[in-house]
Amino acid sequence: MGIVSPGFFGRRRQGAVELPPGQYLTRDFPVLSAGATPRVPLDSWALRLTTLSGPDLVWDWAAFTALPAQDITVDLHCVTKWSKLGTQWRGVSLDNLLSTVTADAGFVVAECHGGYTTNLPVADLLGGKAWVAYQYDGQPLAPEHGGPARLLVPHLYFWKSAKWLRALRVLDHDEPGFWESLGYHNYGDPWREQRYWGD
Ligand SMILES: Nc1nc2c(c(=O)[nH]1)N[C@H]1C(S)=C(S)[C@@H](COP(=O)(O)O)O[C@H]1N2
Ligand SMILES: [Mo]
Repeated sequence: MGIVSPGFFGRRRQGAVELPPGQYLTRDFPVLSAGATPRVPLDSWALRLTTLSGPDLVWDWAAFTALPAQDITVDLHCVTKWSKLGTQWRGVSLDNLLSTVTADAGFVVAECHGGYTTNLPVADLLGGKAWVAYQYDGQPLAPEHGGPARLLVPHLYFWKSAKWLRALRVLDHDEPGFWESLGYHNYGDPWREQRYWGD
């Protein structure tokens, strides 16, 4: 489900692909930002992981990009109803970044330059389902799409994929983020069409 079949882009028929309910296909890459695009120089960039116990882990750009990276091809589903299939990224698996954190730790709040936040269960970040991506289409991730690095959690609506990521805060309780506090669904599964609270 949601996987691009080879040759799909040569076809015009939408019926060849299964989309989550209420979504339409787009080929361009819309930019959706709740504010101005922060410009974060690589020499001051860092990713901080705050756990329930123990000291924070901090990766600067050199340390982060020295971690094992994966090439990922995934479909994106935005709550505003566009879906983009077969997008190509390079990034570090959250399994790697959260290796000291277990799923029973509960929740993570992703914090961004500019103040945006979003909340996710730890279980949704483990098991090969989430990355911190720093390349798109073989190029450094453009600032408007969240560069230097963004969260990529493609099995949830794209608002969960926090751009300009600067910290992951592990919590033992759930804490709604920016859109979740404004009425978007707390979990955001596109296949169950969880767009808003109550869906
Ligand atoms: N920091 C931050 N991350 C964010 C957002 C934002 O406004 N700020 N918008 C979210 C929303 S609603 C979507 S659909 C995607 C859009 O990513 P794109 O602009 O690369 O398409 O980023 C998500 N991550
Ligand atoms: Mo979105």
